[in-house]
Amino acid sequence: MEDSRSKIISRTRFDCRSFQFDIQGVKRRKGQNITRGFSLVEAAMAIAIVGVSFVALMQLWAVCTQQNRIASDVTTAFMLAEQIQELTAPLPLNDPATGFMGFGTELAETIDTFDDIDDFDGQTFSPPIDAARQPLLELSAYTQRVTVVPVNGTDLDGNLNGLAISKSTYTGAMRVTVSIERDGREAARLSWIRVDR
Ligand SMILES: [Ca+2]
Ligand SMILES: [Ca+2]
Repeated sequence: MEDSRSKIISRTRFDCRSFQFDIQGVKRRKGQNITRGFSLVEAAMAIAIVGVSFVALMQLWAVCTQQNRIASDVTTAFMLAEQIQELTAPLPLNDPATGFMGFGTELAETIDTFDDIDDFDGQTFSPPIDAARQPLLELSAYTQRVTVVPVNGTDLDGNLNGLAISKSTYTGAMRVTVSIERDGREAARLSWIRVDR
């Protein structure tokens, strides 16, 4: 039953003199003034503010998504570098059969039979491998690049360019470096020193 003291007023009004456009649907009591609607300028400003805020939020979302992807890539890249570190940890500096004959693989050796540290010098694994030497096909976007250089036991930070000490020189210590690339760009690099036991 309709309240005798009030009634619903719904109307659309365009006032040419004030350039005011409003849509109202308000319950008005007797003798109560009609609530003023939004002006065209106010509505336009509100739309503009919402639009700017939406664009800013989309930009923030894009930046956050990119940062999350980069962080995930770096985490995965270091995990892959650690797989090589774990794989080579039990290996000696010299080949068990031939001793030190210079850097690199010995005759007929493959990834399945690499048995000393410098066998990994110059090796590239794509798809990358895990610590059990198995390919990680689901991470085929990544590549492991391994370099091994001799270092002096008294200067473990030396020979950074790999040219200061000839690879034909046995020093009793080696630096292993693993560079992890994703889609051709380096995502992480990990180096460590191995000394003769
Ligand atoms: Ca070997
Ligand atoms: Ca070797």
